[in-house]
Amino acid sequence: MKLDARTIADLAARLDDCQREARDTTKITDDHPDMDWDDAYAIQHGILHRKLARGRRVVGLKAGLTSLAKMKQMGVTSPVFGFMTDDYAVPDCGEVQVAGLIHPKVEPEIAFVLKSALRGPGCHVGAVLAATEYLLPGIEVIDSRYRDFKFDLKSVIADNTSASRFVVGGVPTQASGVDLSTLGVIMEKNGEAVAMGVGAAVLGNPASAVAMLANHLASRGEEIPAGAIVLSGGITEAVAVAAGDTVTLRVHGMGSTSLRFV
Ligand code: OOG
Ligand code: MG
Repeated sequence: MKLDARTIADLAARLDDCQREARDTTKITDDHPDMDWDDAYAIQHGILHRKLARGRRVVGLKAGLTSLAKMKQMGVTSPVFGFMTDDYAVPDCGEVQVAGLIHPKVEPEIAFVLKSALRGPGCHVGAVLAATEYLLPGIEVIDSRYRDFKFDLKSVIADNTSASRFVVGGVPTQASGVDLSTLGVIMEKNGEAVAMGVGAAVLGNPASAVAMLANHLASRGEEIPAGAIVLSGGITEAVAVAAGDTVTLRVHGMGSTSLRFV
């Protein structure tokens, strides 16, 4: 690690405050170009601690930048991992207040709900499918705390991978009945299809992203707990939204989920 504990705590406070006050900030690597990957995850962990201290609960985990479309859009080359607390969860067909966000975008994702914990190293697609209670369509609302949504990998990891809201809904579906690679998704904004793709866009199979997350956590002595909701990453580019927009995600054979921005 290159940063001291005080700096890590200050950077976590800066990003957490930006999220709470819905204002942006400059990339933290601008001020700390030498920070390393451990520093980045330590800052993310600092944000988590602040939220837990305020009484929040972790309800899920996420993998991001797991599709080529997303990596190209953001100009980065490898996946990142973050957490989601209870206040990020939007009920199906629920509302998101844009006043509480900076510059939200939506992403079509496949959500995995686990019946048993997943621990790496060596976690693989088969283990993920065996540990999955069911799959659901999920829309992630990302909201980078960085100015103009521009960042590098270390900055976005520190910023808890832009996590801000998510919704899951539709039909809880057994993984055994689904070919995750050919699974088709359509995301609509105000009734118009704005993004379409198939599961294979995410590392060949979205379950791979969940396995990568378990292996990443293992390197920190952690696991994905039973009961967690895991978002496997945007299948397509993220789409900007504004007050008045309704977004719906339809996944083949799994129904749909939606949310409204007000
Ligand atoms: C980082 C988070 C990306 C995904 O699904 O790819 C992400 C970002 O693009 O702001 O959640
Ligand atoms: Mg995402």
